[in-house]
Amino acid sequence: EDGYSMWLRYNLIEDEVLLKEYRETFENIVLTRNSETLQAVENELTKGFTGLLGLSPEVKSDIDSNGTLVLGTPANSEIIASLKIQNKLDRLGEEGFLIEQKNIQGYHTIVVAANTDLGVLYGAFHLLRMIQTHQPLANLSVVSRPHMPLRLANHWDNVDRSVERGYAGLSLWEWSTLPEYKHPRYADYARMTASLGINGVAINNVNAVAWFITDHFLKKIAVLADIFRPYGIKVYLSINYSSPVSLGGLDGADPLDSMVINWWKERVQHIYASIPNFGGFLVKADSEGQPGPKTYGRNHAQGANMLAEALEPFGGIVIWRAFVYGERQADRVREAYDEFVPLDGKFKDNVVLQIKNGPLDFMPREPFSPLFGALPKTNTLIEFQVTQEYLGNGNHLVYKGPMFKEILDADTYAKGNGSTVGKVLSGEVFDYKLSGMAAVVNPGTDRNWTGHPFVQSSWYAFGRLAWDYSLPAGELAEEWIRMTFSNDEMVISTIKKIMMTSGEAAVNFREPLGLTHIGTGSHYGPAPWSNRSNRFHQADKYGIGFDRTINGSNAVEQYYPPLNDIFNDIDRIPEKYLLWFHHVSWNHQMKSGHTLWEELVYKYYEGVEQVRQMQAEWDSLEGMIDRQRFQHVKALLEIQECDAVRWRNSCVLYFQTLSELPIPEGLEQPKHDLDYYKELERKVYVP
Ligand code: BDP
Repeated sequence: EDGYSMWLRYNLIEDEVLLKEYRETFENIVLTRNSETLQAVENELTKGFTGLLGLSPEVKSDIDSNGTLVLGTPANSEIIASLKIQNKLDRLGEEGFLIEQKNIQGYHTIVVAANTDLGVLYGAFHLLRMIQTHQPLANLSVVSRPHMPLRLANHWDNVDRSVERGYAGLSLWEWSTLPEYKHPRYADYARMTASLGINGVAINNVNAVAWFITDHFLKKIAVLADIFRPYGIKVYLSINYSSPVSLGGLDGADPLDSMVINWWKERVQHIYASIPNFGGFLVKADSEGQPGPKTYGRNHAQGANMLAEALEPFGGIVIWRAFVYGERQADRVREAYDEFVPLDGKFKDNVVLQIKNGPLDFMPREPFSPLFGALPKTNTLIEFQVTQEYLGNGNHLVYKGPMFKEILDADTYAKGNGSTVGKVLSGEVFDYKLSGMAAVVNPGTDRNWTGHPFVQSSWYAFGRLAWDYSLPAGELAEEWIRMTFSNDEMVISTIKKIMMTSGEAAVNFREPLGLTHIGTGSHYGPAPWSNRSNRFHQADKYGIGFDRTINGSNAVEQYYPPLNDIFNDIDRIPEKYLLWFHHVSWNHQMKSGHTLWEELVYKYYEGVEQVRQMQAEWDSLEGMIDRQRFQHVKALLEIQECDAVRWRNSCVLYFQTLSELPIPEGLEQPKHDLDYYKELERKVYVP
């Protein structure tokens, strides 16, 4: 149990009754394997049934007994074509599927049908998931199609195989042995990815070097693309905007210069010659030192459209990131909105703007970015982070499902009540041609892919939500536990409790009540005393928090009514965002009856207690799950507890120097003084 199989861990079903029922249902498979994708379907079902049911069903061309699973499309299966389900299929689109129990030619069968082979693959993964999670199959009738067209994983992998903000070993892509050696991980990665319905992966860091679009690298990347193609996964590449200079020897990269335009057109042709189903470019431009069109006096739309024109003839797209900020404004969280809203309607149809979930960065908690809902004429993607840059790297247990949901369920009020971020991203609010969800996933060569075994759960939740944003985070946690650990009810409820507490715990001991950027330069430990932290929390003798009300930076104006008024009003704002929008007196009365100071301290202490609670719950699993993962997570939770105490004490002691108020009675006193914790910032090495 080393975690390698992730959620495709097809262990034999222990429940005898269920096992018998499933075995009787899946004695035979009827499927025409006339495409790579259908071959992948057969491989997966064979793997799945062999593991889960301890049998390898026979693959046949016709139904001749009960207990047959029939898969296909009307185009490749006469049986499916004869079923009179066209009405239903018409509603499934290119990627949807249906699974039904049916009586065909007098035999009991289960049918997985779709309009495309890829739909069949998604249906097969769904069926396997049902078995893995012990679902009843009687009167089975499932209809499912993705809510969003783009469901993407972003890797921040470098040519030297280091991974920016990656905490699980080296990059998965072995550049030195490609294209000759096809590491088995590539195919397993594709299975894992497709099982969630993810249909595109950007394989390299957004802080991009030009290497990836050279012929030398394209040969290597083409191999990955070939392995991913049967699984419906397109490869995208992050590009460096200055490539015409560094690779092409041109004087500049001005998007309106015909030499530059032609250079990109030629490069794009080369790319499609190697990778016929290439997805397109992911671009971080004029952001954190990356080059972009601004150097040449051009705006983001001009910059993106030039690339979009080059990609258009091949069906490629440009994913343009909205993560921009400079020294220009006093409030960084205003910047992306101020930059991009005036450009709404100026981007070509094959450009999509990729916007981080919050307006700042991947903080433990942020309100949603006001750009969601503010771009009726610009295709929009959300960017989440699965890798735990600000959440304890590979060391802490943090299930991000609830955090993703908090954003997706948030109401933008763009078109009145109910215009949630999820609906914006699915194209229900505005008529987007392209939209969806991306996540920075950053797995690596660690045997379990993600370092901390529970990072897998955030990856899982992200993928499932990209398919269907309405799924509850708790339900996804439960699915993941069943597939990854066990179907035992005690195990499920215990791990689920841990997971569902973990997000709040992570916020509470780090940055409660809307605080942000309290971390050290490595983003791992606390440094509330640093200049950067001070810019964000603005703590002083009077109080703490960033004034973004109409009297401050007025970032509240970027939200639609009534949110702008609610966020502006210290009495109505949800307290979890209080210090994000307000500079609040230490003595301010909170809803609990405590003063702000007391509440803040209690939150820090609660965070530590929650981690201790998670430890106790985990300990109770001893003997109920495999020893290997039990010990691993137990050790990691010890680190997490220690870090949580450090965060709490650093923050409480530092803020106390300003509030000059006591730590409420009954709470354990910090073991050391503030200087000790300040020293840790210099002494603790973060790899
Ligand atoms: C920041 C990360 C940095 C990324 C940047 C980005 O610290 O490593 O390059 O985001 O998303 O949060 O471009």
